[in-house]
Amino acid sequence: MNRGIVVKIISFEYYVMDDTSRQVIPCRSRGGLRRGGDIYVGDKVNYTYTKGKYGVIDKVLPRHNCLVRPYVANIDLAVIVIATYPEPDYHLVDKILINCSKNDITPLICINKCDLGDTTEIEKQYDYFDIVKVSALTGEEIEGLKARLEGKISCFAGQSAVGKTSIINTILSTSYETGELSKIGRGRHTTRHVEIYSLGSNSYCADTCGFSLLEVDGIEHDKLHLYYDDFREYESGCYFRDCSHTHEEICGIKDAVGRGLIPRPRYDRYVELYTEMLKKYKERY
Ligand SMILES: Nc1nc2c(ncn2[C@@H]2O[C@H](COP(=O)(O)OP(=O)(O)OP(=O)(O)O)[C@@H](O)[C@H]2O)c(=O)[nH]1
Ligand SMILES: [Mg+2]
Ligand SMILES: [Zn+2]
Repeated sequence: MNRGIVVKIISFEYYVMDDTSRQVIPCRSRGGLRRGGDIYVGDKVNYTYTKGKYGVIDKVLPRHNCLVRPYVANIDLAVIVIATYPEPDYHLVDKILINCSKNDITPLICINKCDLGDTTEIEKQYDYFDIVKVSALTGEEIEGLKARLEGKISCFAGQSAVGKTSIINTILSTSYETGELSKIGRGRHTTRHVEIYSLGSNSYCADTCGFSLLEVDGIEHDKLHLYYDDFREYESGCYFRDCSHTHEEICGIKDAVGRGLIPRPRYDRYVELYTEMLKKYKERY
């Protein structure tokens, strides 16, 4: 019995990178597993293998999460890329953070294109979160980013042209110097053919999070605040247990905003999103 991770799927062929040998073994699924539907990129699997033949996936180990469109399982970390240019879409970043919280994915704010100038405005928005400032162009702090990806399955997320692919390319060539890197493919917006890159030492990354981190789905307006990790520690200051942190008099969140502990623009965007969701809710009922 061998253990590995599914790094690429092409129709009914599953490419499994072995945990120990780091070789990629083409596999088929055992009959009991429904063909095509039940195995995703990122799945950790038990498989058997005889030299010269296809491996056989016997079992998919329990997933800790699973993104859709395309399917990618077991994402530990989302690298949320922002840059000074194109102009940051903070609403999008907020939505990705909500989905990270919902799916038990650790967010990492990655400010790229630091070579272009000052990034303090971006940093101020998300000072609660782990932030890494890099430049794919100059290679600045790419090592620091790599260290944070170590041993994890990550996906890159963020608006177009912030430099997700550029960062991955830079990581791949810097890794190459240490000689432990293998390039195995690129995440694509297609369910037929999804891949993750191996970055060596049990680190993997997908070029994209697909659509599933970008839209807020299946959350009611009154639960929205539960997915703001940076608000949580101040909620004890709210008078009402189900405080919406919008119009209430005594509110720990509003108080924290007043004291500069929660960035005001981030809070204002929360209220905006809450109001939007409440409006949709009222239209429905
Ligand atoms: N100055 C500067 N430009 C960069 C840097 N990283 C990427 N770029 C440029 O930004 C542009 C977009 O980079 P991509 O890597 O294609 O961006 P992306 O996030 O993958 O975009 P999508 O695939 O459309 O989502 C390219 O012209 C890159 O050369 C950087 O660190 N500094
Ligand atoms: Mg790209
Ligand atoms: Zn409150």
